[in-house]
Amino acid sequence: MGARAALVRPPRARLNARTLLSLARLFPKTPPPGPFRPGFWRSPLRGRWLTSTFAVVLLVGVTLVTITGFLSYAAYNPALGTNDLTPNKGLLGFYLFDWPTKPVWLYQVNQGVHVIGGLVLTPVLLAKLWSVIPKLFSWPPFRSPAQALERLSLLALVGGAVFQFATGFMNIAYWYAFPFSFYPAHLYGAWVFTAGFVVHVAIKLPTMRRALRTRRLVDELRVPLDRTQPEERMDAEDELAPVSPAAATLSRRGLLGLVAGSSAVVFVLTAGQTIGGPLTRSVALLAPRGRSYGDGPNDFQVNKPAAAAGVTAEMGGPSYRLELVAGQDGAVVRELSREDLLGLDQYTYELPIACVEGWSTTQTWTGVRLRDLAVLAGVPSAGEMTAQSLQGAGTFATTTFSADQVDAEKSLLALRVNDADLSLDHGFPARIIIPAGPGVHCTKWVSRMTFVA
Ligand SMILES: Nc1nc2c(c(=O)[nH]1)N[C@H]1C(S)=C(S)[C@@H](COP(=O)(O)O)O[C@H]1N2
Ligand SMILES: [Mo]
Repeated sequence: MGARAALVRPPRARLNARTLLSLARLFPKTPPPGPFRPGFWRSPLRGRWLTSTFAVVLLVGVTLVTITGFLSYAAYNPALGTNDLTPNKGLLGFYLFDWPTKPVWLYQVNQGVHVIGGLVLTPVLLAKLWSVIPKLFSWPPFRSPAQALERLSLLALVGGAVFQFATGFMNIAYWYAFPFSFYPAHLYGAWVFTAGFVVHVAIKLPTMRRALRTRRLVDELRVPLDRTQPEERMDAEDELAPVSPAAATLSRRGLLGLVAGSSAVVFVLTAGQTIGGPLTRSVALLAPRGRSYGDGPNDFQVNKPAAAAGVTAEMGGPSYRLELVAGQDGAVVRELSREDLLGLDQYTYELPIACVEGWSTTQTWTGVRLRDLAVLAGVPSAGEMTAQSLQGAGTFATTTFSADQVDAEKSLLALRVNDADLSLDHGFPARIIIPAGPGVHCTKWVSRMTFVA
């Protein structure tokens, strides 16, 4: 057996030696001066326990933000009509399902968790990135194929996270400074990030659990600055705890407090846009859609004003007719003026508009049920319905609704809001309001509805 092993081993050994040699030639043994030297990073707070503490928060929080993000895409019902903004998604759409129509606040909560969650986690993400900076300057950069693969997965993880958070912020701030469309970029970015995230969690979970056992959070919260000791290196591979720690200038509990406090402030400054109510809204200083709109019946957020959509008061004036179309071939079976619509059975429901950007607003809407319009169109066993806006072309000017959405008790073609006629900016003469769905599907200025059986 010894002889056989000796026969087999030499070629492998030579291969390893050669690989190591070429790696060594690429990277000299002594790291270049500066951040690549182990003594460069001196904060006594850095270490696996601190990183793992942030990691636990992110593990739970980022998972929630990721899941609600993918659900938000499902809420667009991309399988229907031209709803899909990423038609080339292929297998990545494997999980899609018919978005429900109950409870009415479903998308409001989903999107609140997604957007507010992403904002609130930002200080934690930054703190965690700070805590692992020494790893960015790990030397030599490549030690083994496994380590190289791990570093590659970090590219997807960190690159993906930064990209997702950045495009998310920019989207809710209407700052479209990037040369690509937000929706596909944010969706594909989510998949890149998720791949990196899953690999990272799988690799790091054991280390994280070991590191968390080295200290207890409750004890740590009692340690003041003058008793703050550096974290100890857990093993030879530990690149986080400092080799030559400096004296602490901030206690560990001070750092944790700073991060938790920052998240709390971000929450208070933004959550009002989703949660609503005068108190939370009045302090939502960072809510992109502002905080006060006046107290008239139509004084609530406007996503796209009529002028920006090219819709004029004249287009919604006396000549306005809603065309009901039966079947895909496009035969108009009914034309209804706004007076005709007001003559039909009216229903009133309190329903939120919940925008993908995280803000929402609950109002009292009055109008005609979509299912009644299906009957009028002569398609009572309604399947899908496509609504077209006076706006003409444009991404959100046409939306297709599922059979369940058309049939839902609370799905309205709203004519009035809070006992007043809709304002032009809120979709006069008629707009769609559906329960549980995304705001983007509450099509304003509806001019034509096509029902298919
Ligand atoms: N025709 C049309 N309808 C539209 C939009 C639009 O751009 N065009 N924006 C949608 C979006 S993204 C949202 S969140 C809601 C906002 O409704 P509001 O402006 O009445 O608050 O309207 C939806 N309806
Ligand atoms: Mo929206």
